[in-house]
Amino acid sequence: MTASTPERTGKVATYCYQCVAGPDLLKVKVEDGVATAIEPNFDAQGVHPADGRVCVKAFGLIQKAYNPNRVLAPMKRTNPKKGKDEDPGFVEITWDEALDLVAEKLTKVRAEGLLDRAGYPRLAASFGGGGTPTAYMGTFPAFLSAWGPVDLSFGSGQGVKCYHSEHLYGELWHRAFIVCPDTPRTRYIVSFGSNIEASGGVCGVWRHANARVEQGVKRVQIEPHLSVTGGCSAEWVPIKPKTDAAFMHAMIYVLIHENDRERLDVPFLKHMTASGYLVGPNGYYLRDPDTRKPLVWDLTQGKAVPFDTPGNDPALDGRFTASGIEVGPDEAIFRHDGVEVATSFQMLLDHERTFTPEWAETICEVPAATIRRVANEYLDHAEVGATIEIEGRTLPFRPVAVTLGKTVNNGWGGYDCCWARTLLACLVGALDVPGGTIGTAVRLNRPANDRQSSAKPGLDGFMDYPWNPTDKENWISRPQIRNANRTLVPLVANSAWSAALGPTHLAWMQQRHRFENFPEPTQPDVWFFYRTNPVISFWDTPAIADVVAKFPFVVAFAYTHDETNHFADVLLPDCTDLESLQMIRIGGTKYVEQFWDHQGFALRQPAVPAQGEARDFTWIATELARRSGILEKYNQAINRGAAGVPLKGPNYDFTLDPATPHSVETIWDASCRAASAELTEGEEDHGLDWWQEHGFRTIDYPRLQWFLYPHLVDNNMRFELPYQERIFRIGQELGNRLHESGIDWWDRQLLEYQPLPVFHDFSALIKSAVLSNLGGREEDYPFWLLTARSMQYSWGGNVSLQMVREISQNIKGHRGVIMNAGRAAELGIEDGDLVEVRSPLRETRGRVVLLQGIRPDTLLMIGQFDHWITPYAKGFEMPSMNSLVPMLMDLTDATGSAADIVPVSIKRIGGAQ
Ligand SMILES: Nc1nc2c(c(=O)[nH]1)N[C@H]1C(S)=C(S)[C@@H](COP(=O)(O)OP(=O)(O)OC[C@H]3O[C@@H](n4cnc5c(=O)[nH]c(N)nc54)[C@H](O)[C@@H]3O)O[C@H]1N2
Ligand SMILES: Nc1nc2c(c(=O)[nH]1)N[C@H]1C(S)=C(S)[C@@H](COP(=O)(O)OP(=O)(O)OC[C@H]3O[C@@H](n4cnc5c(=O)[nH]c(N)nc54)[C@H](O)[C@@H]3O)O[C@H]1N2
Ligand code: SF4
Ligand SMILES: [Mo]
Repeated sequence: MTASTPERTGKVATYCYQCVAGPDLLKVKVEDGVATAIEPNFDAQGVHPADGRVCVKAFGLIQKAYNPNRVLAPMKRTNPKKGKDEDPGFVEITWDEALDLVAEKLTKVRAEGLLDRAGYPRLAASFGGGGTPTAYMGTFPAFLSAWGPVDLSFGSGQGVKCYHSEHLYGELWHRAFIVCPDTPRTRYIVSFGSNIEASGGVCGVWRHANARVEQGVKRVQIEPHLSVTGGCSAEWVPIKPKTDAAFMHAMIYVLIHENDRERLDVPFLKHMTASGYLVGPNGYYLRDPDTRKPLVWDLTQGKAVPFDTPGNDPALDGRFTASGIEVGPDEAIFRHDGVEVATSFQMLLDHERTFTPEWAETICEVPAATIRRVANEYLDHAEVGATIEIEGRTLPFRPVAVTLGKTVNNGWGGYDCCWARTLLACLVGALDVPGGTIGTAVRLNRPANDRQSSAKPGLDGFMDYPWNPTDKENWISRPQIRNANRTLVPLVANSAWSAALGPTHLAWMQQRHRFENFPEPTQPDVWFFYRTNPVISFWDTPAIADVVAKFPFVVAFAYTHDETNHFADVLLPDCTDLESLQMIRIGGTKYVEQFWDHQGFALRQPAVPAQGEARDFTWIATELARRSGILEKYNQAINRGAAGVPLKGPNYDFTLDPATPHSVETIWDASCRAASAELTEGEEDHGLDWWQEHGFRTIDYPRLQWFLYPHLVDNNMRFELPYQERIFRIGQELGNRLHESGIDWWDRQLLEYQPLPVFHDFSALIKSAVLSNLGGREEDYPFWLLTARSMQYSWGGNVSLQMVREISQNIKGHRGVIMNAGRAAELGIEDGDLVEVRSPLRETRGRVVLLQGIRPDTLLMIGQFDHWITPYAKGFEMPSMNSLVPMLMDLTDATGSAADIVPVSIKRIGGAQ
């Protein structure tokens, strides 16, 4: 019996990482080689944040393995014509034929050069939902690393539709790719559309349930429709879509203009933020001419001094007369001799002066009294001045947090909301301290497995940040990949994640029309994709289908037939979750609610034999590397740790001979040994057998590491808030570069580079952008169409499972278009009626689900359905918003994202079934 062909009876420990809220640990019950049940892994009690439990989706894994509709042999297309209505004519071929077919293309690409005439990689690849495919694709990352430049430009919505602004600004301000309340300690959560009870996975549900029981946390859910999260919150506030920034500005107003300054965390503002930094007349910090250090107004000496002058007491409010220089864009220097300057905090006070709750009410349609009360409750719960001891260190204790859902923090308004959220934490000293709003992981900064050490001292007392260059000499004028991420978005940095976090819709858009004064939008010669279905998940899905249909050579790792692999040339069936081997890191702090007191590794292993001809991804990657002539580099990449575990450390070496191909078991056995050694400083070298029996192994992870605050204190760093001097300067420089190149189609995005976000009615802005681009009158589209998560579904990844469907049918909203019952009555629409929902782009149809818990001006379609190929799901008749949402430059924000929202109309076209 080898690891990849088990015929066992018993329980097999493995992990689930079907959604970003994982990974979680589980056991598979196996009888005579057949998986019969999924169970929690209670060996992880006290180790895993939900004590070894899994969510409902994990229970679908059995049906996933035995899904009768799987693609179970390699296939090639026989119909050269590609189109939605063209039968691809897939025929089964052998693995040898399939791999040779792909390798032949790859070899040709290598011979012609890795980059094409436009400078873009000839090989492109796309992976789906939030990076989770990495936990299933074995050593394929080592293949990509060995290959050289690969274009990860073409997205499926992960990134641009996701927690996008939060990923970028969060990493800038507090190394927070995503944020989370310190759930086990917090007492008050203001959630703007963070649907944590559906999207937070098993750890989210478990930790929030405990927080309600154990510390009586009050959660206020602010969102246009009553999600399951709203349903189990203390309060639901039905806000008008995309007006959250107004609500948050008003909260800031209440805190800074309606409450005594002493109720805020003044020492935190003075010493842990840039509130005291003086701002000159051009909007840049006033600096010491010699050291270029920003100046503060020292109240003890009554003069301007560099911010880090020992013992200084910076003024928070006020205007002063001082001298120094401002450093503007492209090294422009403004010299001042006795000029009026204001503290950054004073700039904030002035900026927020008009944002009263009464003003916000006119924008977001929430009563001023509610906004004021929520702001004051937030302040009341903040316990400014309180401390708590964590592992022997006394830290501030601020049990209040603000969280944002995906539609709030991407597209227009994303900057404002992320800024306001982070600032609301700063005002009461609740940023990255116990009880407060804390960051989880880093993806753009390095090293990726340690937030603390990724926060290195940079200029001006802030953390350093890996901006993409905007100076004349170094600006990347020719995009390196088709979504032009590093050219257009300085904030997207340059890590392995930066391509997927670029403006991925620009890659698709450019395939349809060329952007002025930009490189020729060539097609990739070869496109690989895995665990993603952009023809369902992205915006304007029929347009995506058209683009994919024209790609010259498409290789799909295929589970079932689906809407994207319908256009593929070759289908490669990979072993799924319960059939293959892989080791990943677990623990530490990670995605939404994964906060562990442990860290280590977990093994995924075959609980059942591979079905049909499906092959372990690691085997496929090795074969592709071998056949395309990059085996040696591939093995070296594995040795370096590209597949998850570096095989060599200070006191151990399990590296593989780079010259020969290795079996799947050999590769993961070496990974197991290296993981054991890494965790024990070389003491242990347990191999695959040990890990197959135990499933995971961890060591302690210090809880102090959950919080960035102590690390900043120890290293004399502070948070870069409230004033965004760097963003302002970088925006000016980027504008200079683009205009020098004759590019003016990014001008709207440039306007967002403001030191303090300039308020717009984003709801109105989005509507006018759609109407002005596509035509139509405002009064014809009186509804907002939104989307939301479902706990049962991981995107469209498990739509083909009957069990998942069955459970979801017991949850409101999974039958069609959610609409307000009162509004429906006015329009003569009844529950179950067939309706047409139309945006200026297109129309779709579905059945109406009437609820009280949604605003009268809002419609909502859960998840991403609308399948027309995926077996089983194609029979759901569930509409999706994706065919109705255009990809538009005018909807794209400065970070390159846009939001899942579109103005629509609704019309009854038939009665209930
Ligand atoms: N309407 C709407 N659209 C959305 C969103 C929304 O909320 N509403 N959310 C957006 C966001 S935030 C994201 S991150 C994206 C995510 O969207 P995607 O990245 O496209 O992810 P999935 O929908 O999970 O991709 C599913 C595909 O993976 C295949 N698959 C599943 N398991 C396996 C396997 O084991 N092997 C192989 N080879 N394939 C497998 C499935 O068959 C399916 O075709 O969606 C975006 N789109
Ligand atoms: N079970 C499960 N969990 C998942 C995923 C999954 O597919 N399934 N996907 C993961 C991924 S990739 C992501 S990006 C996250 C997304 O996680 P969330 O952002 O928490 O999830 P959604 O349900 O998509 O968020 C939609 C909520 O925002 C509200 N909303 C929409 N527009 C607005 C608005 O303008 N203002 C306000 N205040 N609220 C608004 C909707 O009413 C809805 O309740 O979930 C992750 N977790
Ligand atoms: S939350 Fe559920 S689907 Fe997501 S990784 Fe955990 S068990 Fe799997
Ligand atoms: Mo996402």
